Amino acid sequence: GFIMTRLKTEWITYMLDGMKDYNRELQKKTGTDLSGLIMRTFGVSQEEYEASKESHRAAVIPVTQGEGIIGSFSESVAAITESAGFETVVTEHTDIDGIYDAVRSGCDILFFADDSRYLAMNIRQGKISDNNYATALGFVEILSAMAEKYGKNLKEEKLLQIGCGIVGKEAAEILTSRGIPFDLYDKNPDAVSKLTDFSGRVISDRAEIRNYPFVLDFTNEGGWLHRENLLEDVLYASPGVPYSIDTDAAPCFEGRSVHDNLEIGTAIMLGEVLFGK
Ligand code: 2YJ
Repeated sequence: GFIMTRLKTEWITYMLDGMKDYNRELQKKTGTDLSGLIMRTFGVSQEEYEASKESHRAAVIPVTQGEGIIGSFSESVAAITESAGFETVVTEHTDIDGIYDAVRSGCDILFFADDSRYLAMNIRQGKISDNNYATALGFVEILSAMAEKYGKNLKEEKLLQIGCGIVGKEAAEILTSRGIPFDLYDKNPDAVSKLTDFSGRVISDRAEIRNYPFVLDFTNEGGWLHRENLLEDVLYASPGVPYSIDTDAAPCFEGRSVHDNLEIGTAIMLGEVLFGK
């Protein structure tokens, strides 16, 4: 079956005091930081966004179920939503007791994750956001932003999606609904059968990945993409943890790639429960 990645503490601790740098880097590469990404994804004006900051308070509730608390997970989520401008607390208690803390202290936006799902909820407006969908949406949007920064429109470019698992399937549906054509590479040739209305090509030869100037990668096996597998001037975005591009090649593509462990998905979850339908 499909193995879901469990985040590791060492993949996320940099966020605790690294969100300023993260947002600066994202801005440099794509022309937008996390707040800007939320605004463009949900079509929200700066004024509306500012007003929203004043009228919501977020809480992250640590959850002990299953494999238990991941060190720094809740604190990292809080660092991300804080960096998007929203006051956020990590509750003192865990689980149900933590939900009680959060709601009693006036928080209306709740974040929590167990071993199978990572959710945000807006308890005033009854809205929910799942990290799988939000991550797919965020990475489609960040690649669109990057394309725009280079004067391109994603709809008119050769785009390859790699991986059609849980997040990849969501991304494929988002691309299709936006009328963005794409081809698909998955090590499992049956993966494409999960998609409705897919009209692109399925490629199975890794050497063909090099034909694509735009790549969205939703695989979660580390280090399998080598320098020669990607175009030198590719624009690449991936939420995959661990990172597909091997450690020797990573610096070559650093300026033209967005990959993160939690940030974009979490920011879009916040946006979805605030501004989504
Ligand atoms: O509160 C905690 O510290 C833990 N219960 C967090 C667990 C985080 N969950 C995961 O990493 C799961 N693999 C689910 C993630 C789904 C993301 N698409």
